[in-house]
Amino acid sequence: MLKQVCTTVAIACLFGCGGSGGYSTSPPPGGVNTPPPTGGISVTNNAFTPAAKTVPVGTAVTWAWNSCSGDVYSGQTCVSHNVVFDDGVSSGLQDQGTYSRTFTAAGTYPYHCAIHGLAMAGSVTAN
Ligand SMILES: [Cu+2]
Repeated sequence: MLKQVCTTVAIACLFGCGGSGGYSTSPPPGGVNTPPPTGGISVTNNAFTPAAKTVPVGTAVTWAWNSCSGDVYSGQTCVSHNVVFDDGVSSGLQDQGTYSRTFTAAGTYPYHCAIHGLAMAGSVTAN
């Protein structure tokens, strides 16, 4: 039994302690920020960037969460935010990933984060 545990630890270290040459090609563990796509909006602590955006009608706008801080290897802290529009449409409450909404009608769509209130707000104008 004890021998089995030691073998398991040794194997885990083979894969988890980096490869030869002093670098590791393993992907980092979870808890990573998502770069916004071109034309997208970054969700940070506690702001939307850019806060105001104008797009042609029919455009899908993507919000990308960048609310994690700390070392991805020793553990990150990710803060949850959401995108809640005044018309009732909203994303889930999430601390990673993306959310998209397609604006099919012209108008201005104000939104905010329900957790952080109007201090964390933005708007999308479709025309
Ligand atoms: Cu928030």
